[in-house]
Amino acid sequence: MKIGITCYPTYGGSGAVATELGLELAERGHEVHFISYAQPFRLPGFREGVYFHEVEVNRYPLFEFPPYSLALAVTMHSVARERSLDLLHVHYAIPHATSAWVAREMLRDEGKDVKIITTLHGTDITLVGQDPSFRTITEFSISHSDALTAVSEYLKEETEEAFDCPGSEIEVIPNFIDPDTYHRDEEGCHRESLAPEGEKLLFHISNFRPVKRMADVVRVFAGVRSELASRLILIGDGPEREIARRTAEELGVDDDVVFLGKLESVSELLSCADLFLLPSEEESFGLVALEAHACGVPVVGTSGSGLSEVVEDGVTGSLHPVGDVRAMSRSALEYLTDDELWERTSSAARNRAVDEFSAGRVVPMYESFYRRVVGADGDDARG
Ligand code: GMT
Repeated sequence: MKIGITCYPTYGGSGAVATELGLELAERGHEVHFISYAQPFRLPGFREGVYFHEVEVNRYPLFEFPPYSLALAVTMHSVARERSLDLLHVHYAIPHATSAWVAREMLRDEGKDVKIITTLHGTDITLVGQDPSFRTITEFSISHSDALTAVSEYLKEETEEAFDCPGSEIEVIPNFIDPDTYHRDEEGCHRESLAPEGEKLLFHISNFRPVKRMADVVRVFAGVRSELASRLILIGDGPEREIARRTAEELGVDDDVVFLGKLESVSELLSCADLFLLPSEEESFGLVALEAHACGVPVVGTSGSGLSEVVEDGVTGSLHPVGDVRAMSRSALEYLTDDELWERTSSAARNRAVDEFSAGRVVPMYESFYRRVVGADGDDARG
């Protein structure tokens, strides 16, 4: 098939999933066209069957807010027409599903068609999409997609509750990892420099937005640090960096909190992690927890959202109510002081990641979904 993929190209789970999916699809013989304002961060130089189309946004002085959504629709329309795309698969509804709808309307005017699949990732539904400034256009755009997928049952339910999309059946297709890229390899993981005194290493990786509760990340760590020599490794960056830094200072653990900033690849470093902390307000899925699991890292995080579909509570990690910092510190200490428990949890985490969420299992779900949306003969005729 010929597939257009649109995602946010910057650091973030939805862009990572969209890019890995495109690369996997190309490996399986599909032609993949990424359409975005910049090259997705996980897209390498050249791959056979993979093309990148940059959306150019005119910075005319009249535009205080350059209309990216329109420029994206124009590029989607021209790529779909020139490359005879079978479908546009957009990741994160806002504004991608809307731009895709505009592009499809333009094509229909010319007697052509392209199918739109929208994958819902998280705050496009749970937060941003419900803001009064976006709510009606989100509902319109998702209900006018030809098909919808959500990355978890939790997100599917949230969507059905928050939006009125009659006739739009949402298919749950979970996020995935490549088990060969994400695996435990302690040789190359720089443990000596991260833990020079043999400390235990707790990791957190995110875009430091309020939903990640950065202060709780540091508080959970401080609870551990008061009883065990340990360090907190923070990867990523965002609006709550300062809150994390200040909390660490206030709790007197700042010497043991290491800010590594944004990194393109985290697979090697994750092999050093003894534990991963994800105390988010909510996660529609928690891709980073899955990446940690694939590297044999137990996760301590929050219950009540999609993270429960990734972390098997009591088996591959431990989940607690949002804000229950004490309980999370206690669980963390249990894993870090009981070698037998850690070993058992680590191998259960790896097994769960490989058995349930490997690319080899999940990517074919997308392929068969595509075939259903495009129609079986669409696949044979143009594939
Ligand atoms: O939804 C967002 O705010 C951003 C998005 C992203 O691009 O990272 O995160 C969501 O999508 C990821 C990939 O499907 C999920 O793993 C994250 O759980 C989800 N974030 C939230 O639900 C807060």
